[in-house]
Amino acid sequence: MGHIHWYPGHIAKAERALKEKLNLVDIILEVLDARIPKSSSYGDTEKLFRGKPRIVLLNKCDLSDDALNLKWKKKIEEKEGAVCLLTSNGSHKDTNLIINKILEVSKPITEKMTAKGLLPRPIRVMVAGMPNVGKSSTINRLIKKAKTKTGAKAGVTRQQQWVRVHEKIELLDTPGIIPMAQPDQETALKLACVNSIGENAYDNEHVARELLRLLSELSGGRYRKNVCEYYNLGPLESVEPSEMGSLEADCCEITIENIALKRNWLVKEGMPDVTRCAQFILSNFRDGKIGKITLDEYEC
Ligand SMILES: Nc1nc2c(ncn2[C@@H]2O[C@H](COP(=O)(O)OP(=O)(O)O)[C@@H](O)[C@H]2O)c(=O)[nH]1
Ligand SMILES: [Mg+2]
Repeated sequence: MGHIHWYPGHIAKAERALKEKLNLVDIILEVLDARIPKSSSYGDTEKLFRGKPRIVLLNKCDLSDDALNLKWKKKIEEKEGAVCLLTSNGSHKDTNLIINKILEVSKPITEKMTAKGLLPRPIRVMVAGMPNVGKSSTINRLIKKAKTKTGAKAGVTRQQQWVRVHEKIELLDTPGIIPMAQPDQETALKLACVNSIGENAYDNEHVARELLRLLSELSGGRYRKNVCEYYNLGPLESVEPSEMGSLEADCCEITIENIALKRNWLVKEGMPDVTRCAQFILSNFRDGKIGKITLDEYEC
């Protein structure tokens, strides 16, 4: 009941589709969910992309922890040797940043073409990533920006696979989908928390309970305050302060039941409406209402 079921689907087929696209491009824009930089990453990305130049976008950074965003960005740049940008849906500034980075990263490729006596052609780029990380939003923003700048020209854009997003850059208008291999339960749980796996693979109550556990434990209890404040949970009344551990002493007991009781959501006298509250907590987290939170613990 508690487990998150995994339906691997057609992983091999998805990998083949990704490889076909990979043959067409010079540079990969790899989109990760900044709330789970590790859990939304393929692992051996270098091998998957056959060492092609990569720009990593830590997307949805409007929802993730600012301090950890910078640490993860630094780590990706240092350990993986890839350029990394923090991006979010709403920001037009990001689109310029992405374009400029593509131009920067593509310089050696263009120079190589010139050295071979070839006429430099536009750099070809593909957006890639796991489901729900923001691939389509990223593609749409890049295309929209190009259109508003150059004016939509009939027959040039939408129907084709390639969209000119800059005089020197062509973007594949469908993303490369990186299949999720069977993750361990902790990774699957985090993917469920950020809504990246289908709802019928898990039980809301289980995921909400585990989310609250994570929020209580992560980074030495860094997010406990967010949860207690957002749900207006006071210190526990039923337990003497002396009975509580030192971590709990300054805070409340974070459970679905306590949150439901606080809101007076009951199924009957004194019985908290756990089902309704679990859904509520998951929505709140996904909408960033509890705070800017990163679920992958930062490791050096
Ligand atoms: N808050 C926030 N939501 C985003 C961001 N990027 C995408 N989303 C939302 O995340 C969901 C998945 O985005 P989509 O681009 O369809 O992801 P894809 O499956 O990778 O193509 C949509 O509801 C988007 O509106 C972002 O930077 N911030
Ligand atoms: Mg999409």
